[in-house]
This record gives sequence, C-alpha cells and structure tokens, in this order.
Amino acid sequence: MDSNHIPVALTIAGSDCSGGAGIQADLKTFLNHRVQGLSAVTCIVAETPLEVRHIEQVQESTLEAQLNILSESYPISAAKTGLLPSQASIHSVAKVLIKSGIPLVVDPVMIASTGSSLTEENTLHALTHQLLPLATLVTPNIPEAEAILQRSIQSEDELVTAARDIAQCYGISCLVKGGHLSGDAERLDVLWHADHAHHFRHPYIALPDGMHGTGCTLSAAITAGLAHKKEMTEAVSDAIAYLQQLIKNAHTWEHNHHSICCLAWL
Ligand code: PXL
Repeated sequence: MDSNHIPVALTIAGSDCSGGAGIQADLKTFLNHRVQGLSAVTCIVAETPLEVRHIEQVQESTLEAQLNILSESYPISAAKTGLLPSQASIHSVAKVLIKSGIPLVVDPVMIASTGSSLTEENTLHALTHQLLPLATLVTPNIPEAEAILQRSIQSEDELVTAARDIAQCYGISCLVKGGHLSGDAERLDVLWHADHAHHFRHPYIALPDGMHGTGCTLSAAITAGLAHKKEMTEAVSDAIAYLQQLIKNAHTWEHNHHSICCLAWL
C-alpha cells in the first residue's frame, strides 16, 4: 500500500442541518483523518444543539439505493451507523451490510443531547437483533448501554461489566463511554475487546453549552482509524485523544442572546 493511499469510509446517519452532529460531523471527521467519506442519509433533522425541531425520514428505497450504489462502486474499508430513525431503516442497513463483510462501527444513537428522542419507539429491538450481530464495535454512552442491557449503570465497575456483557452477548467489541458518571476530575471509557477490558481514563472537560455531536465524532474517528487498518485499541485510543482536543478548542458564537458552539474541526 503506497503512502498516498486514501481509504474510503461510509457513514450511514441523519443530516444535522446545524453541522455539529450526524452526517456532517462524520464527514468533517473523515476529512481530518485523510479518509474519503461517503454518506447515506437516513433522515433529515431540522435542529441546532439547543433544539430538535423536525425530523423527516428518508424512504427505505432511497436509503437502499444510496447503500447499493456506494457498496457496488467503492472499496469501502470501514462503515459506521449513526441515527437510524426506524425499524425499517435498520432493516435496510442490515440487508445491505450483511453481504459486505465491511468492518462496522454502530453508534446506537437514540436521544439528542437536548433530551429529545430521535427514533421511533420500537427501534431498540431491531438495533439489538438485526444490527449489533453484524457490528465490529458498538459505542454506547451510559443511557444507551442501559437501554441495551435493561439495567442501570452507576459505577466504574458496572461500566466494565456492561462493556463485557454487551460484547459477549453479540460477539463483538464494545466501548461504553462513561461521560455520564459523576465526578469532577476524570472520566473512564471502557473498551471490551478480544476478551479483555481496556481502560481509557482522561481528564473531565465540561462540555460548553450548546454543544452536540461528540458521540458522532468519536465513532467517526474510530471508523477512520479502522479504515486506516489500525488495531481496535489504537483506533479507540487515538479517537478519544482526538475528541479531547476538539472539545478543548471548541468554538462558541453569541447570537440572539444565546451561546451556540461547535467542535474545533478547523
Ligand atoms: O448526537 C446524536 C445525533 C446523531 N445524529 C443526528 C443528530 C444527533 C443529535 O442531535 O441530529 C442527525
């Protein structure tokens, strides 16, 4: 492989018109990692980090047409899923990916940082039964891991057992992000991979008001690392360090008496 090689990665996610999350965050992250980004749009969300106002789902046939033409046409090295708003969208993605064998990172997006639900009620079952068995890695935060496991997670020990149980249940790797646990100084993310727990401890940085898209950006950075053929632990470790830098240097605008901000992709 020559040093000019540019791997191709695919994101299957929703469009965030404010550009901080979803497809837009993923493509910016791929670009920052020297990865050619392809995208299949699952829904169009009218939102900012402060408000989710409207969601329109893309028809199944439109989603499948995007997935089919891309998988026929490009040597995709890795793929990720973000917001899959319905059972039907999960079914379409599973149908195309089951044939592909492409390394797949699943970010099990359910709720926006505003607290608004982004998915139809019955999607969790389809996600766990149809998509997780096809994944290489799933990247839940604590509320998402609690939904998958149907139990609460309240300590770092429970973070480790959650990562292990999800990984073993689906025969995949699992990164549970501990950002929602309390404490001032540090946060722990736990990767269960190849029968071992890997601990990633990092300083706690409070997210500025009006920020979203950290989960999308982290999973896209991991996907970019896998597209570059990094080992899983290296891809995860590098992606966490990358996201920490972006949060530290986030850019804030004042407008109409509120603050709104964006990760520092530039
Ligand atoms: O941050 C999760 C997320 C993912 N994808 C889209 C979103 C959001 C949050 O708002 O809008 C499209």
